Amino acid sequence: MFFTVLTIFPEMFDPFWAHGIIRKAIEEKKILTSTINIRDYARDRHQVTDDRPYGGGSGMVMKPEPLAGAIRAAAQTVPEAKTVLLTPQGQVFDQRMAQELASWDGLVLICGRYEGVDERVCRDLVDYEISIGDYVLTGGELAAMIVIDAATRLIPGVLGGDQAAEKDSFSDGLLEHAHYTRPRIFEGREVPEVLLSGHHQEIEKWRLESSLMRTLLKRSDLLQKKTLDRQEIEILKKWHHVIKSLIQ
Ligand code: 6GU
Repeated sequence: MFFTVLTIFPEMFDPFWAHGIIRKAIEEKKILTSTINIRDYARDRHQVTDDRPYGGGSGMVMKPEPLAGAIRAAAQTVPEAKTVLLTPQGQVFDQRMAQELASWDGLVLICGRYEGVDERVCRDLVDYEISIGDYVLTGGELAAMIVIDAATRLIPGVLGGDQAAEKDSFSDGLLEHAHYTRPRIFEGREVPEVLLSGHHQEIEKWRLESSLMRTLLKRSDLLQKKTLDRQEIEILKKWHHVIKSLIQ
């Protein structure tokens, strides 16, 4: 996967490329990354990338020419890449989108700044618009990092065998189960006995219960959307039974 980021702040990405799983993915050539400074494609002497909006009003707009120049330069390196504009007006990013993007060959991520991007660039040179949630950032850079991070960890071979992405929260419509590590007793609180038992089937059952319980308590909206299997229904029925006996 080839990620090209178009931004007026390329330095923001230096620490991002340099740490953790992203760094390892680059070193192992699972992903290729490059940042293009949109300012380099501004023609005027002061390399201006924004201008006042036609029709008046507050805020500035990203000028079309530098952005178009940067997008075309990116397309020359990876012609099959899709272009994505990070904007609060885009489709809201989720795990399903991350999975989709992880299967693509190349992605050009355009980080908007100021009040917005000239509409002609959005219309003619952008394939998709992505938002990371219903709130407004000062620019698309943090959103681009989030999209790259979430997609990269789903590329085969990026995560080690012991950190498999299949068990992620959301990948099966449930939040992940609770986790514990040593010490066995921390500030008087013990690790659930079953996790020490070595009984794999019982541990898996406990983890499914933990997943279901956490999803019900923290994100019942996810349970509403999910198709439950037989085992999950049995667990919920058991709780239903317990709760009924409590209130009768
Ligand atoms: Cl992608 N960009 C900006 N500027 N704000 C956002 C966003 C993106 N997603 C949510 N808010």
